[in-house]
Amino acid sequence: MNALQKVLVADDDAINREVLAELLKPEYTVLLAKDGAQALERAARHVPDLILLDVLMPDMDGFEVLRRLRADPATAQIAVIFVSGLDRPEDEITGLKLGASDYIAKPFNATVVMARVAMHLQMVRQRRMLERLAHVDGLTELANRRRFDEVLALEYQRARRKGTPLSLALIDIDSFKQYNDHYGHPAGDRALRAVARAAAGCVRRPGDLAARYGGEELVLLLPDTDATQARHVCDKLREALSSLAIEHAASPVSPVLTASIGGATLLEGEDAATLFAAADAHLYRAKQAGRNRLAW
Ligand code: GH3
Ligand code: MG
Ligand code: MG
Ligand code: MG
Repeated sequence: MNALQKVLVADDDAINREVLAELLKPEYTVLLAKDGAQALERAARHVPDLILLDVLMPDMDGFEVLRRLRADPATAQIAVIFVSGLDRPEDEITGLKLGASDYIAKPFNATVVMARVAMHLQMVRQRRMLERLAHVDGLTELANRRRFDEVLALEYQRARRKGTPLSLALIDIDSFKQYNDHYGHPAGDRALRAVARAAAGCVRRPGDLAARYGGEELVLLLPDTDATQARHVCDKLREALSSLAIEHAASPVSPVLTASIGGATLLEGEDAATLFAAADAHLYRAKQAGRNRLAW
């Protein structure tokens, strides 16, 4: 059973807030705000699934609240339905153009409000499911390559802007073809999932990303992490793999499953593709040097 979806009701009129809250409470977690500033604060703090937003409020009108929500990446995606006494078509158009999902005129019909809220929350769930399908690898549950490419582009820009280090490590399981040949493809899938979990367990900072780049290749993206720190993360991953101790009787390298890792840290004047190519070249070197090692 899913946790209840969260709905924020922002209205300067106490009676309106109460009526809407009573209506929604049996089905949703309800949060309240009595003015625009409080709406923004609650939205940022709780990130509700939907906001029912009044337009006319004394401090900041609902249109302005929505503009500010959209301007902040943390709240930009929240669905908003205006519930307003302003019932001219131009008001409704203004609200929809700002990115509201819907516009309900006061006085409202309770059943209609509930039906529209349910419909928009359903769309929110569907959008999240699509985002998940687009960004998460089905086998390992790590970020997929599409997501990795997006995040690499963003983190590259950020590193350049802030002058912070950015490290990247490519992980390729050793002799994985032999593993599949020896133990079968389903066992190969299980081993790959275990390695993916180990990789995810080694990245701890909020901006870190572990992704499946393709096949049996994973990648770690480590923002704000210099080469020394990043090598430490890779060493931890190698230790984690060795503690997993997944038997690999067919491996020419080791009796248990191992991986080779190639890493690189962004250099002055390099672009993101060059950083990736450097890590890939180092991975190749790790393989050539006998596998089961880190090359940086
Ligand atoms: P190396 O040590 O040089 O990396 O050898 P390797 O056998 O790992 O390299 P190669 O690239 O020749 O083979 C990769 C293997 O990984 C072949 C492919 O069947 C297997 N593989 C890729 N994706 C999956 C997957 O999703 N599940 C399973 N079970 N195997 C996969
Ligand atoms: Mg009002
Ligand atoms: Mg490979
Ligand atoms: Mg391999």
